[in-house]
Amino acid sequence: MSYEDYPTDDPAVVTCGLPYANGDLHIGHLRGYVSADAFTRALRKLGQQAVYVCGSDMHGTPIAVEAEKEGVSPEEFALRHHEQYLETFPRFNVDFDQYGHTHDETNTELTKEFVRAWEDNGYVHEKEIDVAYDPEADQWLPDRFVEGSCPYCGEHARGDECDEGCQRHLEPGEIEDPVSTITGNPAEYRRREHKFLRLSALQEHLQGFINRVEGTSNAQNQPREWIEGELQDLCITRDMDWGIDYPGEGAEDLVLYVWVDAPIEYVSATKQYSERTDDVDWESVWKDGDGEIVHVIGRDIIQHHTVYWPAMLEAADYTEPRAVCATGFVNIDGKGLSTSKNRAIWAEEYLDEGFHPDLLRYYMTTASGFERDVNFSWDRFAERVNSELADVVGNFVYRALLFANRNFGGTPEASLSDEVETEIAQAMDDYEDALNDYDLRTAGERTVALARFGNEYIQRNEPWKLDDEAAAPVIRDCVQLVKAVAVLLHPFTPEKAEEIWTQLGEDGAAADATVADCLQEPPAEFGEPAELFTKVEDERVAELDETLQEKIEAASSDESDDEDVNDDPDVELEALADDRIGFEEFQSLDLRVGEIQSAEGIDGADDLARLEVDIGHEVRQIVAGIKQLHDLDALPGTRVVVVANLEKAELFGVESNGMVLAAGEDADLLTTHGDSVPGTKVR
Ligand code: B3M
Ligand code: ZN
Repeated sequence: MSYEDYPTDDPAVVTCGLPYANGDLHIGHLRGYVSADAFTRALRKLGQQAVYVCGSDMHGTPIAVEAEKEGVSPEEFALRHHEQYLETFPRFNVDFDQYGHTHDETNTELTKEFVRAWEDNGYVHEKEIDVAYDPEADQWLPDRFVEGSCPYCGEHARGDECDEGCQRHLEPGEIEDPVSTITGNPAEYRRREHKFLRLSALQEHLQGFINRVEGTSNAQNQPREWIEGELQDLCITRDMDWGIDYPGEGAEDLVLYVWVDAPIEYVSATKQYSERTDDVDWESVWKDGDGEIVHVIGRDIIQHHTVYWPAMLEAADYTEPRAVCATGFVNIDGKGLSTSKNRAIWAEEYLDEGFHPDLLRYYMTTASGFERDVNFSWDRFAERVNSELADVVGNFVYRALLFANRNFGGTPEASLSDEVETEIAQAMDDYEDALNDYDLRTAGERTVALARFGNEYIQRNEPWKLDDEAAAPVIRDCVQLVKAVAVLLHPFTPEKAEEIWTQLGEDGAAADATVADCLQEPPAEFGEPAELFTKVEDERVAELDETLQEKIEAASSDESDDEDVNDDPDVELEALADDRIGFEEFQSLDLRVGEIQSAEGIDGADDLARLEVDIGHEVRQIVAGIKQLHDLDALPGTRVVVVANLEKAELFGVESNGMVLAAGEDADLLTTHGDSVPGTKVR
């Protein structure tokens, strides 16, 4: 089945993974919320009705553990953070149509309805399982109250997720060598009855779903191995007080697992929006499939959104999402963002530096689109603001509007040239295609390319050398280009686009303009423009870098640094080979530049990782013995050298279609020095 292109006649409901209401927001969070916000706005540009809904995730141990540390009730703790998010999001122009929370009445009731429907449809069963227990604290230890090692990859894992290793969801009782996070004592496993959702009965449905779902390739591909193997039923209850009470029989002292009520908030928020506005009929979207449901999430919760969530929906007779877009991670100066190491840029901190929110929005959405990892550095931030926003967009808009205002008091009377009309029409088409591919990055780049064209156009035609009559058509073209840039740029930098709109003397808002307006005539009169962007100076970058380094050092001064630098001078070098080979023999190797797209450990194999490597012509699955030697999460985006014509092999049941070159015992990956694109032949 394939979906109709956007814009469709049904409303789109775009959601973003709910933030746990347990801390401050940083750019790692903002990346997701801003991307989904930009995507919603961009859909509207195509003429698609689109609403953007979300809410705070109030339940579960991520809240309970932190509230306990502070000695306040989970409710008070979560509500405080929820209120803070309500203030912070709009400051980044993240404009939710509805932002609720999972503890509100709508979600509590709807969650109970879901569970009752699962029971009625025969999807719930009860089973006795091992649950971690702390005898000293005399308490059950759900999720983050227990830590230990992951049974799949052996990494340190906490509660219900292997967040430092293979990223798998862990069921109660699965974690090995459990330790209580309350007392630090080893935990015991005790038998206990819990409720389960029969995922095993939904396997076929899920296999169909994964072939239908649109979105980013990581979300379409990663789940395949999970749903091809035998599906474990999902434990949907927990021994806790904080959460939504289990509504059915025989579980009065249990609450629902946080991952039950959290995604249901997507539906609840849509319902609240429907009740408030009448714009969208939430039931026809969520139950009848008359809507385009798009989930934007972090790539660490792909399993929840492509396996558990579609199963939960199907078991309650709801429809399935059209698309799942999973964002990559955010790195700071090339290293993983870490709140514990304070290697992070906090939302407040960014604004306190006095930067406009749209600059960060632009950086986060166009550097990476949804899927790629974003590497943030102040240096790159300055470079992109200066060379793209200021030099290309800002410069073109200012030059064009200033000339138009000074010489003509607005848009000169002349007709639009074929060249410019074609260029704008092409940009509109490309933009629409990119959004239909969920490719936010290309949509952004295409917009900047249009402004770049504008700069070249004005430069090539030199209107300042012409008299007014001859200059009029050139400037007419330029003003049209400015208008098109304002429309297309709006999803990425909404406030800046509104500024352009006002400078153009347009009525109404850039927010309400659609791509079709790119070719509508701009106003005959407008005033003198003002510069849109201020450049970030080198000294400022140096100061910002220093501040970042200082806070990272301050955070690490009380922790020993366990990242040891390998500068061992005693490596024993292997002897050089005696036998020479001919050039032809060398040439028989088809060596290519590749880019790692994903990397994950192979279950049961100590050293092996499964890589997906883009080699230009295709994406190859390659097995490499690097599992213990690299931080697999940090690998996506890394350029490598691939032996593309090596015979296929099977390792641990996984096919390896090529080999990645690496040096020495540490499997130091060979990478490229310049910018050779994937697929480039290595000679
Ligand atoms: N609250 C945050 C996370 O695991 C979690 C998302 C829920 S989405 C329904 O990224
Ligand atoms: Zn693991």
